[in-house]
Amino acid sequence: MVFGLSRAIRKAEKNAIIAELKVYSPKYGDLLKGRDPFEILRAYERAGAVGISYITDPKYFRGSFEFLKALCKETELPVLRKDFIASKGEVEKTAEAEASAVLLITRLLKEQLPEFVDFAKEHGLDTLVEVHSEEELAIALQTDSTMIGINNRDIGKLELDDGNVSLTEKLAPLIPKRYVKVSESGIANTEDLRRALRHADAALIGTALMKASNPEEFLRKLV
Ligand code: IGP
Repeated sequence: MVFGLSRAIRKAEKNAIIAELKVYSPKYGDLLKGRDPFEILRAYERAGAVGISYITDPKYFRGSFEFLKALCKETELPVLRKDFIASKGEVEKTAEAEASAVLLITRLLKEQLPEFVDFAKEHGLDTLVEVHSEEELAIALQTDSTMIGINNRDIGKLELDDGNVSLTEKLAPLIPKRYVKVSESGIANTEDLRRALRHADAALIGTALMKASNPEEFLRKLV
């Protein structure tokens, strides 16, 4: 699938929500609670998610690359791989797993960012470049990334903060239309979503969906 995620967002007729299959969070601990992750995947599909996000980092988020591969085989929806990617080998592996998109964190890659974006795109991946400040956004805007993600949480605090959609309200208006804009993290209810989508093309939601007693029903209300 070439640039599947950004295209799906641009084409979406309803609220474009990237649903994160988040098994663990440093703040809330276990989010899977004994459920079958593929059941949650089906719930996200049925409810009309535009794409699926999955964190492969084993250390802080208890994810695995093996599960990413299984996920990409199981779903027709575009899959975004989230991790703290710092080598091109990991970008290549993401493409081999048949993910649609890869997260690249500006704070981590700094001046290497444009090179990583080009490399990922050459491998057929959509790129979601993540920023958390105006300074980082200035770096992101020097790239040909297909998407820019505003992380409402501070990744340096490893999710111990709740995140605030006001960061999306501040940064999204500074992003030119050629980029797909995604508001990430800390979106907990319809009001947060409404604020995020006034400025962004899509919202990425993990914790609130995983904590809902019925993820399908909750996501349906947001889409
Ligand atoms: C999801 P939340 O608050 O809905 O669970 O957030 C997602 O944005 C978050 O998991 C995230 C993330 C990251 C995780 C955004 N950027 C980078 C790990 C690495």
